[in-house]
Amino acid sequence: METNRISPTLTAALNAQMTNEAHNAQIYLAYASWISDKGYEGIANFLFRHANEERNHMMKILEYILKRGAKVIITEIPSPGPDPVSINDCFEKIFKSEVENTTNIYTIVNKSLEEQDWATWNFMQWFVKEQTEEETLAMELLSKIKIAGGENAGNDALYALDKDLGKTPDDAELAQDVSVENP
Ligand code: OFO
Repeated sequence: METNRISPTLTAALNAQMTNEAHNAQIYLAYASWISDKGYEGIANFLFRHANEERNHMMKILEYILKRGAKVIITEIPSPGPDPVSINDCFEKIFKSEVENTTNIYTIVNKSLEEQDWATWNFMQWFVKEQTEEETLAMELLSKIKIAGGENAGNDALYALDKDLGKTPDDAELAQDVSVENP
């Protein structure tokens, strides 16, 4: 008896998204290693933690595919690409890859809407919220490096940024969570 509850199109899209999440984990790992080598352990720690988050996202999707009776296909993970040339470049690349990932998530949400696969649509809402958070976090990184001087940031400013990011929480506060009492 057929127990698969996800269409072939959505199964392929979810499997591809699993690889996207693994790819993003490799990007964070590569950038964290690159920056650790330069001595910025606070930023490296932040990025290493984030690599784990991306792998957790991959696992969430893997688990979902299995639980819905569809087939998981593990493929090779694309290379994270060249190292950044500066901290400014590193944060810009992170923002870009998060926005690309949001586009991928939205594509799956659209497909699940078209197919009226409400289980997948509902499952994907967690990722929609997560991407909003991650884009906010990446925008905050860009604001911080801008204040530090962008491409021309001096050692003192980068030292302070490194200390700051070492303590930065993994999640950003979202507009939808703000209240009058807690602006
Ligand atoms: Fe998986 O959240 Fe970023 O990309």
